[in-house]
Amino acid sequence: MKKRIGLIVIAALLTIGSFGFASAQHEHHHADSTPDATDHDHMNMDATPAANMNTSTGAFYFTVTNHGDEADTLVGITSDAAETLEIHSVTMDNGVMSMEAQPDGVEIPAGGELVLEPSGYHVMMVGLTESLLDGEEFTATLHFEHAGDVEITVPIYALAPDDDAFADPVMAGDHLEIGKIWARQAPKLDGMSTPAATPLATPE
Ligand SMILES: [Cu+2]
Repeated sequence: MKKRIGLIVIAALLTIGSFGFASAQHEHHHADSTPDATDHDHMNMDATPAANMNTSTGAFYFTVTNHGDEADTLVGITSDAAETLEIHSVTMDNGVMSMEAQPDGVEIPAGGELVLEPSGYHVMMVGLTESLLDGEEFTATLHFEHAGDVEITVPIYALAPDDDAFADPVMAGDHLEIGKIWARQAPKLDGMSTPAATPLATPE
């Protein structure tokens, strides 16, 4: 993982207090407000068969704008930053948010836009291979049915960045524009009992 800034150790120290279980997970896993409980208690496990009690998870987001006159489909994502990456949708049922994997991908209509954002579509990272730390970044490859593959750089933030903080959009093929790329910071957990074991141990 490349360092985006040189003061990452200091940044990690300053943000260590936020590395609880709660910050590692999606807000939408909460069915209610229980800051001291792990979000796993509230996860819809049926919707995320790959996730389990001993697996760390993260999420990242971006938008895809289709400037072409043909629909395309985001069919998958790969990255060394996690063992499994899934496209998830979020649905609301009786006041409870749950996530659902989209194994067939998600369409971007001609002239339309696909928005991945907190509490909406997102890329679920299951089994982080290293902690996602504010100020660092990782790479991922998006696979589109027609536009093919495109590698993106995903900067990691503790909080959703302002619109003017995003890098310039990346093109996939001639018509797809990918922008507003970012990941939430999340610690790699080796087990439920070691939430703070890895955030400071980031060689490279
Ligand atoms: Cu998810």
